[in-house]
Amino acid sequence: QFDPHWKEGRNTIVHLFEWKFRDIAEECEKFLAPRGFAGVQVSPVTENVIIKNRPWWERYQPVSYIIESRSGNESEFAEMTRRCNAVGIRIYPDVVINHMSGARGYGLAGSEAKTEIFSFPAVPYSNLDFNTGCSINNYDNAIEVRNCALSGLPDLNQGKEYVRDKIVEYLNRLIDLGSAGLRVDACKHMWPGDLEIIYKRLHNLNTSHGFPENARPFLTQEVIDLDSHPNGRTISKYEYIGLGTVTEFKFSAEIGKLFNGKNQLQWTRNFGSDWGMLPSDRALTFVDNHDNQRGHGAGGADILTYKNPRPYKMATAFHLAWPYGISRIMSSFAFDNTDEGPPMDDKGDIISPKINEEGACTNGWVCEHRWRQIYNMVEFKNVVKDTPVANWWDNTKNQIAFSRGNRGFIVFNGDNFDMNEWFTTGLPAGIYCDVISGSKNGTSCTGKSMTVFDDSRAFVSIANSDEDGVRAYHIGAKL
Ligand code: AAO
Repeated sequence: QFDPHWKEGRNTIVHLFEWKFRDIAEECEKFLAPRGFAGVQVSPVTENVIIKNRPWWERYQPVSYIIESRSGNESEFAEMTRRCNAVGIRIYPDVVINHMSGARGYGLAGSEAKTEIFSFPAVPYSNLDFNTGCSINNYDNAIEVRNCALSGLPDLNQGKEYVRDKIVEYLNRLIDLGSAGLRVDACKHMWPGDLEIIYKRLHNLNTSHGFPENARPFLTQEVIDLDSHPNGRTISKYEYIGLGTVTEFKFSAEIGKLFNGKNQLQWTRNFGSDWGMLPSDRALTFVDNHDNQRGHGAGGADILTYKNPRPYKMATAFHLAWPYGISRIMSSFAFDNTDEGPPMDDKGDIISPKINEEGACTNGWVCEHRWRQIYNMVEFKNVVKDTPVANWWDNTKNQIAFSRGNRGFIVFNGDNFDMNEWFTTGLPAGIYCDVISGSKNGTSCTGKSMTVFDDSRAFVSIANSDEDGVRAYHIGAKL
Protein backbone atom coordinates (compact mmCIF):
# COMPACT_ATOMS: atom_id res chain seq x y z
CA GLN A 1 0.00 0.00 0.00
CA PHE A 2 2.89 2.36 0.64
CA ASP A 3 5.34 1.15 -1.99
CA PRO A 4 4.84 2.76 -5.43
CA HIS A 5 6.81 -0.08 -7.06
CA TRP A 6 9.12 2.22 -8.96
CA LYS A 7 11.84 0.83 -11.12
CA GLU A 8 15.24 1.10 -9.43
CA GLY A 9 16.63 4.62 -9.45
CA ARG A 10 13.45 6.44 -10.47
CA ASN A 11 11.25 8.53 -8.24
CA THR A 12 8.78 10.97 -9.77
CA ILE A 13 5.16 10.47 -10.83
CA VAL A 14 3.53 12.69 -13.47
CA HIS A 15 -0.21 13.28 -13.68
CA LEU A 16 -1.02 13.23 -17.40
CA PHE A 17 -4.35 14.93 -16.78
CA GLU A 18 -7.01 13.94 -19.35
CA TRP A 19 -4.50 12.25 -21.65
CA LYS A 20 -5.68 9.39 -23.86
CA PHE A 21 -4.32 5.92 -23.09
CA ARG A 22 -2.64 5.59 -26.49
CA ASP A 23 -0.85 8.89 -26.05
CA ILE A 24 0.25 7.86 -22.55
CA ALA A 25 1.69 4.60 -23.91
CA GLU A 26 3.67 6.51 -26.49
CA GLU A 27 4.82 9.07 -23.93
CA CYS A 28 6.05 6.26 -21.65
CA GLU A 29 8.22 4.87 -24.43
CA LYS A 30 9.43 8.06 -26.07
CA PHE A 31 9.87 10.45 -23.18
CA LEU A 32 9.07 9.28 -19.66
CA ALA A 33 11.28 6.18 -19.55
CA PRO A 34 14.33 7.79 -21.21
CA ARG A 35 14.00 10.81 -18.90
CA GLY A 36 13.82 8.72 -15.74
CA PHE A 37 10.21 9.28 -14.69
CA ALA A 38 8.74 6.56 -12.46
CA GLY A 39 4.98 6.55 -13.04
CA VAL A 40 1.85 8.16 -14.40
CA GLN A 41 -1.38 9.12 -12.66
CA VAL A 42 -4.22 8.62 -15.13
CA SER A 43 -7.57 10.49 -15.04
CA PRO A 44 -10.65 8.44 -13.99
CA VAL A 45 -11.13 5.62 -16.47
CA THR A 46 -14.73 4.50 -16.02
CA GLU A 47 -17.70 5.47 -18.12
CA ASN A 48 -18.82 8.90 -16.91
CA VAL A 49 -21.87 11.01 -17.62
CA ILE A 50 -21.55 13.21 -20.70
CA ILE A 51 -22.07 16.84 -19.74
CA LYS A 52 -22.79 19.72 -22.10
CA ASN A 53 -19.62 21.49 -23.28
CA ARG A 54 -17.63 18.56 -21.86
CA PRO A 55 -16.04 20.08 -18.72
CA TRP A 56 -13.03 18.16 -17.32
CA TRP A 57 -15.01 17.34 -14.19
CA GLU A 58 -17.50 15.06 -15.96
CA ARG A 59 -14.87 12.35 -15.43
CA TYR A 60 -15.67 12.52 -11.69
CA GLN A 61 -19.30 11.46 -12.27
CA PRO A 62 -19.31 7.70 -12.92
CA VAL A 63 -22.25 6.02 -14.63
CA SER A 64 -20.86 2.48 -14.58
CA TYR A 65 -17.59 0.63 -13.99
CA ILE A 66 -17.12 -0.10 -17.67
CA ILE A 67 -13.71 1.18 -18.75
CA GLU A 68 -14.75 3.54 -21.48
CA SER A 69 -14.11 7.27 -21.43
CA ARG A 70 -12.66 9.93 -23.66
CA SER A 71 -9.25 8.49 -22.77
CA GLY A 72 -10.07 5.12 -24.29
CA ASN A 73 -11.56 1.69 -23.67
CA GLU A 74 -10.48 -1.38 -21.72
CA SER A 75 -8.29 -2.88 -24.42
CA GLU A 76 -6.52 0.46 -24.87
CA PHE A 77 -6.05 0.65 -21.10
CA ALA A 78 -4.52 -2.83 -21.12
CA GLU A 79 -2.26 -1.92 -24.01
CA MET A 80 -1.10 1.18 -22.12
CA THR A 81 -0.20 -0.67 -18.92
CA ARG A 82 1.60 -3.35 -20.93
CA ARG A 83 3.67 -0.86 -22.92
CA CYS A 84 4.40 1.41 -19.95
CA ASN A 85 5.31 -1.44 -17.59
CA ALA A 86 7.59 -2.85 -20.30
CA VAL A 87 9.70 0.33 -20.11
CA GLY A 88 9.44 0.51 -16.31
CA ILE A 89 6.78 3.22 -16.03
CA ARG A 90 4.05 2.47 -13.48
CA ILE A 91 0.38 3.34 -14.03
CA TYR A 92 -1.90 4.63 -11.24
CA PRO A 93 -5.50 5.28 -12.32
CA ASP A 94 -7.64 7.76 -10.39
CA VAL A 95 -10.68 5.90 -8.98
CA VAL A 96 -13.99 7.48 -8.03
CA ILE A 97 -15.71 5.17 -5.55
CA ASN A 98 -17.30 7.62 -3.13
CA HIS A 99 -20.22 8.48 -5.36
CA MET A 100 -21.89 8.11 -8.74
CA SER A 101 -23.03 10.72 -11.23
CA GLY A 102 -24.99 13.69 -9.92
CA ALA A 103 -26.13 14.63 -13.39
CA ARG A 104 -28.81 12.62 -15.16
CA GLY A 105 -27.81 11.24 -18.54
CA TYR A 106 -25.75 8.69 -20.43
CA GLY A 107 -22.14 7.68 -20.68
CA LEU A 108 -19.98 6.81 -23.68
CA ALA A 109 -20.77 3.09 -23.41
CA GLY A 110 -24.49 3.93 -23.50
CA SER A 111 -25.23 3.25 -19.82
CA GLU A 112 -27.79 5.39 -18.09
CA ALA A 113 -27.63 7.40 -14.87
CA LYS A 114 -31.14 7.78 -13.47
CA THR A 115 -29.84 10.02 -10.77
CA GLU A 116 -33.18 11.21 -9.43
CA ILE A 117 -34.10 7.64 -8.37
CA PHE A 118 -30.49 6.63 -7.53
CA SER A 119 -30.47 4.00 -10.24
CA PHE A 120 -27.35 3.02 -12.19
CA PRO A 121 -28.47 -0.14 -14.00
CA ALA A 122 -25.11 -0.89 -15.62
CA VAL A 123 -23.42 -1.63 -12.26
CA PRO A 124 -26.19 -2.21 -11.06
CA TYR A 125 -26.80 0.14 -8.11
CA SER A 126 -30.23 1.08 -6.80
CA ASN A 127 -31.45 3.51 -4.16
CA LEU A 128 -30.68 0.85 -1.52
CA ASP A 129 -26.97 1.33 -2.13
CA PHE A 130 -26.76 5.03 -1.31
CA ASN A 131 -26.87 7.33 1.69
CA THR A 132 -29.73 9.61 0.79
CA GLY A 133 -31.47 12.66 2.16
CA CYS A 134 -28.64 15.01 3.08
CA SER A 135 -25.83 17.11 1.62
CA ILE A 136 -22.51 18.17 3.07
CA ASN A 137 -22.61 21.68 4.50
CA ASN A 138 -20.60 21.42 7.68
CA TYR A 139 -17.06 20.03 7.28
CA ASP A 140 -16.71 19.90 11.08
CA ASN A 141 -19.32 17.16 11.30
CA ALA A 142 -17.57 13.88 10.46
CA ILE A 143 -20.80 11.94 10.10
CA GLU A 144 -22.20 14.43 7.66
CA VAL A 145 -18.98 14.51 5.63
CA ARG A 146 -18.98 10.70 5.32
CA ASN A 147 -22.69 9.97 5.05
CA CYS A 148 -24.04 12.85 2.98
CA ALA A 149 -23.65 13.94 -0.62
CA LEU A 150 -20.54 15.84 -1.75
CA SER A 151 -21.74 18.64 -4.05
CA GLY A 152 -24.91 16.81 -4.99
CA LEU A 153 -23.15 13.58 -6.02
CA PRO A 154 -25.13 10.43 -4.97
CA ASP A 155 -23.19 9.08 -1.99
CA LEU A 156 -22.47 5.35 -2.12
CA ASN A 157 -22.77 3.49 1.18
CA GLN A 158 -19.47 1.60 1.50
CA GLY A 159 -20.81 0.13 4.74
CA LYS A 160 -22.95 -2.19 2.60
CA GLU A 161 -21.45 -5.50 1.60
CA TYR A 162 -22.95 -5.36 -1.88
CA VAL A 163 -21.45 -1.92 -2.58
CA ARG A 164 -18.04 -3.08 -1.37
CA ASP A 165 -18.27 -6.11 -3.64
CA LYS A 166 -18.93 -3.98 -6.68
CA ILE A 167 -16.12 -1.55 -5.83
CA VAL A 168 -13.63 -4.33 -5.11
CA GLU A 169 -14.53 -6.10 -8.33
CA TYR A 170 -13.88 -2.89 -10.28
CA LEU A 171 -10.59 -2.05 -8.55
CA ASN A 172 -9.34 -5.60 -8.96
CA ARG A 173 -9.97 -5.36 -12.68
CA LEU A 174 -7.67 -2.35 -12.83
CA ILE A 175 -5.03 -4.20 -10.83
CA ASP A 176 -5.30 -7.36 -12.94
CA LEU A 177 -4.90 -5.18 -16.03
CA GLY A 178 -1.45 -4.13 -14.81
CA SER A 179 -1.94 -1.03 -12.68
CA ALA A 180 0.68 -0.54 -9.95
CA GLY A 181 -1.69 1.30 -7.67
CA LEU A 182 -4.57 3.73 -7.37
CA ARG A 183 -5.28 7.38 -6.56
CA VAL A 184 -8.47 7.12 -4.52
CA ASP A 185 -10.74 10.14 -4.93
CA ALA A 186 -12.59 11.87 -2.08
CA CYS A 187 -11.38 9.62 0.77
CA LYS A 188 -12.37 12.23 3.34
CA HIS A 189 -15.94 11.35 2.41
CA MET A 190 -15.57 7.64 3.16
CA TRP A 191 -15.09 5.95 6.54
CA PRO A 192 -11.52 4.72 7.04
CA GLY A 193 -12.94 1.46 8.41
CA ASP A 194 -14.85 0.80 5.19
CA LEU A 195 -11.83 1.68 3.08
CA GLU A 196 -9.71 -0.72 5.08
CA ILE A 197 -12.09 -3.57 4.30
CA ILE A 198 -12.07 -2.66 0.59
CA TYR A 199 -8.28 -2.34 0.42
CA LYS A 200 -7.72 -5.67 2.16
CA ARG A 201 -9.63 -7.43 -0.59
CA LEU A 202 -7.53 -6.00 -3.40
CA HIS A 203 -5.49 -8.44 -5.43
CA ASN A 204 -1.72 -8.48 -5.43
CA LEU A 205 -0.16 -6.83 -8.47
CA ASN A 206 -0.08 -8.80 -11.69
CA THR A 207 3.21 -10.72 -11.92
CA SER A 208 2.90 -11.03 -15.70
CA HIS A 209 3.50 -7.27 -15.82
CA GLY A 210 6.82 -7.69 -14.06
CA PHE A 211 5.70 -7.09 -10.47
CA PRO A 212 7.12 -9.35 -7.76
CA GLU A 213 5.00 -11.95 -5.98
CA ASN A 214 2.77 -10.61 -3.19
CA ALA A 215 3.19 -6.95 -4.20
CA ARG A 216 0.36 -4.84 -2.79
CA PRO A 217 -1.15 -2.00 -4.83
CA PHE A 218 0.21 1.46 -4.05
CA LEU A 219 -2.55 3.65 -2.63
CA THR A 220 -2.65 7.40 -2.53
CA GLN A 221 -5.76 8.75 -0.89
CA GLU A 222 -7.16 12.19 -1.59
CA VAL A 223 -7.85 13.89 1.74
CA ILE A 224 -7.77 17.68 1.78
CA ASP A 225 -6.53 18.76 5.18
CA LEU A 226 -4.52 21.94 5.49
CA ASP A 227 -4.59 22.53 9.19
CA SER A 228 -5.02 19.40 11.22
CA HIS A 229 -2.80 17.97 13.90
CA PRO A 230 -2.83 14.32 14.93
CA ASN A 231 -5.76 14.99 17.26
CA GLY A 232 -6.98 18.31 15.99
CA ARG A 233 -9.85 18.85 13.54
CA THR A 234 -12.83 16.59 13.08
CA ILE A 235 -11.46 14.80 10.06
CA SER A 236 -7.74 14.56 9.75
CA LYS A 237 -5.29 13.20 7.20
CA TYR A 238 -3.71 11.18 10.01
CA GLU A 239 -6.79 8.93 10.13
CA TYR A 240 -5.82 7.58 6.71
CA ILE A 241 -2.05 7.10 6.80
CA GLY A 242 -2.29 3.61 8.26
CA LEU A 243 -4.12 2.54 5.11
CA GLY A 244 -1.98 4.10 2.41
CA THR A 245 -0.30 7.35 1.48
CA VAL A 246 -2.25 10.62 1.52
CA THR A 247 -2.21 13.71 -0.71
CA GLU A 248 -0.38 16.40 1.31
CA PHE A 249 -2.24 19.58 0.37
CA LYS A 250 -0.33 21.53 3.00
CA PHE A 251 2.82 20.99 0.92
CA SER A 252 1.12 22.57 -2.10
CA ALA A 253 -0.15 25.56 -0.10
CA GLU A 254 3.15 26.15 1.75
CA ILE A 255 5.40 25.83 -1.30
CA GLY A 256 3.10 28.28 -3.07
CA LYS A 257 3.52 30.83 -0.27
CA LEU A 258 7.29 30.36 -0.27
CA PHE A 259 7.74 31.04 -3.95
CA ASN A 260 5.10 33.72 -4.40
CA GLY A 261 6.72 35.91 -1.76
CA LYS A 262 4.34 35.32 1.18
CA ASN A 263 6.93 33.41 3.18
CA GLN A 264 10.73 33.39 3.23
CA LEU A 265 12.91 30.69 1.74
CA GLN A 266 15.31 30.81 4.70
CA TRP A 267 12.71 28.97 6.76
CA THR A 268 12.69 25.91 4.49
CA ARG A 269 15.69 24.36 6.19
CA ASN A 270 13.36 22.04 8.12
CA PHE A 271 10.62 21.84 5.46
CA GLY A 272 8.53 18.71 5.97
CA SER A 273 6.93 17.07 8.98
CA ASP A 274 8.09 19.90 11.26
CA TRP A 275 5.70 22.12 9.31
CA GLY A 276 2.67 20.02 10.23
CA MET A 277 2.99 17.80 7.22
CA LEU A 278 2.74 14.02 7.17
CA PRO A 279 5.71 11.70 7.63
CA SER A 280 7.67 11.77 4.37
CA ASP A 281 6.90 8.20 3.30
CA ARG A 282 3.15 8.77 3.71
CA ALA A 283 2.94 12.10 1.88
CA LEU A 284 2.10 12.45 -1.81
CA THR A 285 3.51 15.89 -2.63
CA PHE A 286 2.78 18.32 -5.46
CA VAL A 287 3.08 22.01 -6.29
CA ASP A 288 -0.41 22.03 -7.82
CA ASN A 289 -3.01 19.43 -8.74
CA HIS A 290 -5.84 19.31 -11.26
CA ASP A 291 -8.23 20.88 -8.72
CA ASN A 292 -6.26 23.62 -7.05
CA GLN A 293 -4.60 24.83 -10.25
CA ARG A 294 -8.10 26.07 -11.18
CA GLY A 295 -9.44 27.14 -7.80
CA HIS A 296 -11.24 23.89 -6.88
CA GLY A 297 -10.16 21.93 -3.80
CA ALA A 298 -7.88 23.82 -1.44
CA GLY A 299 -5.14 26.38 -1.25
CA GLY A 300 -6.81 29.25 -3.07
CA ALA A 301 -4.69 32.09 -4.34
CA ASP A 302 -1.48 30.67 -2.83
CA ILE A 303 -1.24 27.91 -5.42
CA LEU A 304 1.36 28.29 -8.16
CA THR A 305 0.67 26.93 -11.65
CA TYR A 306 2.10 26.98 -15.17
CA LYS A 307 0.49 30.41 -15.51
CA ASN A 308 3.30 31.84 -13.32
CA PRO A 309 6.22 30.04 -14.90
CA ARG A 310 9.18 31.63 -13.09
CA PRO A 311 8.07 30.95 -9.51
CA TYR A 312 6.44 27.70 -10.64
CA LYS A 313 9.71 26.31 -11.98
CA MET A 314 11.54 27.43 -8.83
CA ALA A 315 8.93 25.74 -6.63
CA THR A 316 9.18 22.57 -8.70
CA ALA A 317 12.97 22.63 -8.46
CA PHE A 318 12.70 22.88 -4.68
CA HIS A 319 10.06 20.14 -4.63
CA LEU A 320 12.36 17.74 -6.49
CA ALA A 321 15.60 18.74 -4.77
CA TRP A 322 14.34 18.54 -1.18
CA PRO A 323 14.13 15.03 0.30
CA TYR A 324 10.51 14.99 1.42
CA GLY A 325 7.51 13.07 0.16
CA ILE A 326 6.51 11.06 -2.88
CA SER A 327 6.68 13.59 -5.70
CA ARG A 328 4.03 14.08 -8.33
CA ILE A 329 4.36 16.59 -11.18
CA MET A 330 1.27 18.12 -12.77
CA SER A 331 0.99 18.04 -16.55
CA SER A 332 -1.84 20.27 -17.73
CA PHE A 333 -3.79 21.43 -20.71
CA ALA A 334 -4.07 25.22 -21.07
CA PHE A 335 -7.30 26.74 -19.76
CA ASP A 336 -8.91 30.13 -19.37
CA ASN A 337 -12.01 29.25 -17.42
CA THR A 338 -12.19 26.72 -14.63
CA ASP A 339 -14.73 24.40 -16.25
CA GLU A 340 -13.04 24.11 -19.61
CA GLY A 341 -12.23 20.56 -20.70
CA PRO A 342 -9.14 19.31 -22.52
CA PRO A 343 -8.43 20.22 -26.16
CA MET A 344 -11.23 18.56 -28.15
CA ASP A 345 -12.71 18.48 -31.62
CA ASP A 346 -16.31 19.24 -32.70
CA LYS A 347 -17.47 15.81 -31.62
CA GLY A 348 -16.00 16.30 -28.16
CA ASP A 349 -13.16 13.82 -28.72
CA ILE A 350 -9.86 14.69 -27.09
CA ILE A 351 -7.20 16.02 -29.45
CA SER A 352 -3.81 14.43 -28.83
CA PRO A 353 -0.88 16.62 -27.85
CA LYS A 354 1.56 17.37 -30.65
CA ILE A 355 5.25 17.72 -29.92
CA ASN A 356 7.26 20.44 -31.65
CA GLU A 357 10.92 20.27 -32.66
CA GLU A 358 11.98 21.62 -29.25
CA GLY A 359 10.17 18.75 -27.55
CA ALA A 360 7.40 20.95 -26.15
CA CYS A 361 3.68 20.23 -26.49
CA THR A 362 1.40 22.24 -28.74
CA ASN A 363 -2.32 21.89 -29.58
CA GLY A 364 -3.45 23.38 -26.28
CA TRP A 365 -1.40 21.11 -24.04
CA VAL A 366 1.05 22.65 -21.55
CA CYS A 367 3.02 19.51 -20.67
CA GLU A 368 4.99 20.97 -17.76
CA HIS A 369 6.76 17.60 -17.60
CA ARG A 370 8.43 18.45 -20.92
CA TRP A 371 9.83 21.77 -19.67
CA ARG A 372 13.60 21.44 -19.46
CA GLN A 373 13.75 22.99 -15.98
CA ILE A 374 11.31 20.33 -14.78
CA TYR A 375 12.45 17.12 -16.48
CA ASN A 376 16.07 17.91 -15.67
CA MET A 377 15.09 18.14 -11.99
CA VAL A 378 13.41 14.73 -12.27
CA GLU A 379 16.85 13.46 -13.22
CA PHE A 380 18.48 15.48 -10.40
CA LYS A 381 16.18 13.72 -7.92
CA ASN A 382 17.18 10.33 -9.33
CA VAL A 383 20.90 11.17 -9.15
CA VAL A 384 20.81 12.40 -5.52
CA LYS A 385 18.47 9.67 -4.23
CA ASP A 386 19.13 8.66 -0.61
CA THR A 387 21.68 11.42 0.06
CA PRO A 388 21.14 13.83 2.96
CA VAL A 389 20.84 17.61 2.77
CA ALA A 390 24.23 19.20 3.55
CA ASN A 391 26.09 22.50 3.17
CA TRP A 392 23.00 24.56 3.93
CA TRP A 393 23.40 28.30 3.28
CA ASP A 394 20.95 31.19 3.44
CA ASN A 395 21.18 34.99 3.42
CA THR A 396 18.50 35.26 6.18
CA LYS A 397 15.99 36.14 3.47
CA ASN A 398 15.11 34.41 0.23
CA GLN A 399 18.44 33.21 -1.06
CA ILE A 400 19.26 29.61 -0.15
CA ALA A 401 21.61 26.86 -1.25
CA PHE A 402 22.19 23.27 -0.20
CA SER A 403 23.82 20.11 -1.42
CA ARG A 404 22.54 16.57 -1.49
CA GLY A 405 25.50 14.74 -0.06
CA ASN A 406 28.33 14.96 -2.58
CA ARG A 407 26.09 14.30 -5.59
CA GLY A 408 24.04 17.45 -6.18
CA PHE A 409 24.01 21.17 -5.37
CA ILE A 410 21.23 23.73 -5.85
CA VAL A 411 20.95 27.51 -5.36
CA PHE A 412 17.82 29.69 -5.27
CA ASN A 413 17.49 33.45 -5.47
CA GLY A 414 13.97 34.39 -4.42
CA ASP A 415 14.95 37.96 -3.48
CA ASN A 416 14.37 40.97 -5.68
CA PHE A 417 18.10 41.71 -5.85
CA ASP A 418 20.95 39.89 -7.57
CA MET A 419 22.96 37.17 -5.86
CA ASN A 420 26.77 36.77 -6.23
CA GLU A 421 28.20 34.29 -3.73
CA TRP A 422 30.88 31.73 -2.97
CA PHE A 423 29.49 28.41 -1.76
CA THR A 424 30.70 25.12 -0.40
CA THR A 425 29.02 22.79 -2.84
CA GLY A 426 29.84 19.36 -1.42
CA LEU A 427 30.75 18.34 -4.98
CA PRO A 428 34.09 16.94 -6.16
CA ALA A 429 36.24 19.43 -8.11
CA GLY A 430 35.33 19.90 -11.76
CA ILE A 431 33.08 21.78 -14.13
CA TYR A 432 29.34 21.22 -13.84
CA CYS A 433 26.52 22.08 -16.20
CA ASP A 434 23.55 23.95 -14.69
CA VAL A 435 20.60 21.76 -15.66
CA ILE A 436 18.13 24.65 -15.28
CA SER A 437 19.57 27.09 -17.83
CA GLY A 438 20.54 24.25 -20.15
CA SER A 439 21.50 20.61 -20.38
CA LYS A 440 24.68 18.62 -20.66
CA ASN A 441 25.20 17.72 -24.28
CA GLY A 442 28.13 15.36 -24.80
CA THR A 443 31.11 17.17 -23.34
CA SER A 444 29.54 20.63 -23.45
CA CYS A 445 26.78 22.49 -21.64
CA THR A 446 24.00 24.39 -23.39
CA GLY A 447 23.49 26.51 -20.25
CA LYS A 448 25.68 28.18 -17.65
CA SER A 449 28.38 26.11 -16.03
CA MET A 450 30.02 26.26 -12.61
CA THR A 451 33.63 25.51 -11.67
CA VAL A 452 34.14 23.66 -8.39
CA PHE A 453 37.65 24.04 -6.95
CA ASP A 454 39.62 21.48 -4.93
CA ASP A 455 38.16 22.77 -1.67
CA SER A 456 34.65 22.10 -3.06
CA ARG A 457 33.97 25.82 -3.32
CA ALA A 458 32.39 27.55 -6.30
CA PHE A 459 31.07 30.96 -7.30
CA VAL A 460 27.47 31.30 -8.47
CA SER A 461 25.48 34.35 -9.45
CA ILE A 462 21.77 34.61 -10.16
CA ALA A 463 20.44 37.93 -11.42
CA ASN A 464 16.83 38.97 -11.19
CA SER A 465 16.86 39.45 -14.91
CA ASP A 466 17.80 35.77 -15.44
CA GLU A 467 15.12 33.59 -16.98
CA ASP A 468 15.11 31.36 -13.89
CA GLY A 469 15.86 32.10 -10.25
CA VAL A 470 17.49 28.74 -9.57
CA ARG A 471 20.60 26.81 -10.65
CA ALA A 472 21.07 23.08 -10.16
CA TYR A 473 24.14 20.90 -10.60
CA HIS A 474 24.70 17.19 -10.15
CA ILE A 475 27.40 14.65 -10.82
CA GLY A 476 25.48 13.28 -13.80
CA ALA A 477 25.99 16.64 -15.51
CA LYS A 478 29.71 17.00 -14.76
CA LEU A 479 31.57 18.03 -17.90
C1 AAO B 1 -19.68 19.32 -10.41
C2 AAO B 1 -20.16 20.77 -10.32
C3 AAO B 1 -21.01 20.95 -9.07
C4 AAO B 1 -22.18 19.98 -9.09
C5 AAO B 1 -21.64 18.56 -9.22
C6 AAO B 1 -22.75 17.50 -9.31
O1 AAO B 1 -19.02 21.64 -10.28
O2 AAO B 1 -21.49 22.29 -9.05
O3 AAO B 1 -22.92 20.09 -7.89
O4 AAO B 1 -20.82 18.47 -10.39
O5 AAO B 1 -23.46 17.64 -10.51
C7 AAO B 1 -14.77 17.60 -9.46
C8 AAO B 1 -15.03 19.10 -9.47
C9 AAO B 1 -16.43 19.44 -8.99
C10 AAO B 1 -17.46 18.65 -9.79
C11 AAO B 1 -17.15 17.17 -9.53
C12 AAO B 1 -18.12 16.23 -10.24
O6 AAO B 1 -14.07 19.73 -8.64
O7 AAO B 1 -16.65 20.82 -9.22
O8 AAO B 1 -18.78 18.98 -9.35
O9 AAO B 1 -15.83 16.89 -10.07
O10 AAO B 1 -18.15 16.48 -11.60
C13 AAO B 1 -13.86 18.69 -1.58
C14 AAO B 1 -13.60 17.20 -1.45
C15 AAO B 1 -12.53 16.70 -2.39
C16 AAO B 1 -12.78 17.17 -3.82
C17 AAO B 1 -12.85 18.69 -3.78
C18 AAO B 1 -13.08 19.28 -5.19
O11 AAO B 1 -13.26 16.88 -0.12
O12 AAO B 1 -12.53 15.29 -2.37
O13 AAO B 1 -13.94 19.09 -2.94
N1 AAO B 1 -11.76 16.68 -4.77
C19 AAO B 1 -12.03 15.45 -5.56
C20 AAO B 1 -11.48 15.55 -6.98
C21 AAO B 1 -12.30 16.54 -7.77
C22 AAO B 1 -13.73 16.04 -7.90
C23 AAO B 1 -14.21 15.31 -6.72
C24 AAO B 1 -13.42 15.04 -5.63
C25 AAO B 1 -15.53 14.70 -6.83
O14 AAO B 1 -10.12 15.83 -6.97
O15 AAO B 1 -11.74 16.82 -9.04
O16 AAO B 1 -14.62 17.17 -8.11
O17 AAO B 1 -15.31 13.45 -7.48
C26 AAO B 1 -12.74 22.34 2.05
C27 AAO B 1 -12.74 20.91 2.47
C28 AAO B 1 -12.33 20.01 1.32
C29 AAO B 1 -13.22 20.28 0.13
C30 AAO B 1 -13.05 21.76 -0.24
C31 AAO B 1 -13.82 22.14 -1.49
O18 AAO B 1 -11.39 22.77 1.79
O19 AAO B 1 -11.84 20.74 3.55
O20 AAO B 1 -12.47 18.66 1.71
O21 AAO B 1 -12.80 19.44 -0.97
O22 AAO B 1 -13.48 22.54 0.86
O23 AAO B 1 -15.15 22.19 -1.25
C32 AAO B 1 -9.32 26.28 2.77
C33 AAO B 1 -9.51 25.19 3.82
C34 AAO B 1 -9.83 23.87 3.16
C35 AAO B 1 -11.05 24.03 2.37
C36 AAO B 1 -10.76 25.07 1.33
C37 AAO B 1 -11.96 25.32 0.45
O24 AAO B 1 -8.19 26.09 1.96
O25 AAO B 1 -8.33 25.09 4.57
O26 AAO B 1 -10.05 22.85 4.14
O27 AAO B 1 -10.45 26.31 1.94
O28 AAO B 1 -11.55 25.95 -0.71
